[in-house]
Amino acid sequence: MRLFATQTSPYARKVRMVLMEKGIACDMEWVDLRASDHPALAHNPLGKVPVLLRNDGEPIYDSAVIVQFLEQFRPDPAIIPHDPEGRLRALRSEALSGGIMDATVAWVQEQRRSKDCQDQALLLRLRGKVVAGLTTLQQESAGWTHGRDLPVLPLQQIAAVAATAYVDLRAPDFLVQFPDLVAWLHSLHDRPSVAQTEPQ
Ligand SMILES: N[C@@H](CCC(=O)N[C@@H](CS)C(=O)NCC(=O)O)C(=O)O
Repeated sequence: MRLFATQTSPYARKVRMVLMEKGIACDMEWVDLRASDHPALAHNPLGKVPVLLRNDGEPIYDSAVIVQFLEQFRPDPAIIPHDPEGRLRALRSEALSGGIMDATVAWVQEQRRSKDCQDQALLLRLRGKVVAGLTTLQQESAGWTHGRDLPVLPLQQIAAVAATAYVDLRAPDFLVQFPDLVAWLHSLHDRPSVAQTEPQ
């Protein structure tokens, strides 16, 4: 299997962490998304990463679908609960972290435009989404068994690491009001799947 990714993509980081937590070997192909003919385009018409290329040549995207595939491919150790209610909560939490990533990515893109072209109302709206998402994520995280004490990090914690660390990388000010979430993230720092997927 081959994963097309960038070093900083939080969506790709989620998938890389799942691969590591499950012990699945996978070749990495780092992509320069600015190139007009980057290799992920051949496998995902949307040109986004991550894309997972299965051994039979079938491409899989987006990150949430890749996670589902990996859970089927290597069911043990499981990162998603088997009971329907637990599964629903895990997938909802993954979607919440995904939404935090989406809003942060959009905020970064708007922020990179020249000052006089920036849409201040949009920036505020996106910031509001990130903060609202982090508020719920911090509340959810209070009920988690700490990942430090678990042999395998569950999906909701993997997704939360990727989302929170991405906000920390691109918009650290947004995290000031979430000390518990930041402390939780830092306490997982030594876990191999966290340490080895940190943006370079
Ligand atoms: N919903 C997608 C989002 C993937 C995504 O937006 N990836 C970004 C990198 S962080 C990307 O490839 N952007 C390039 C583009 O949109 O052309 C997923 O979960 O995989």
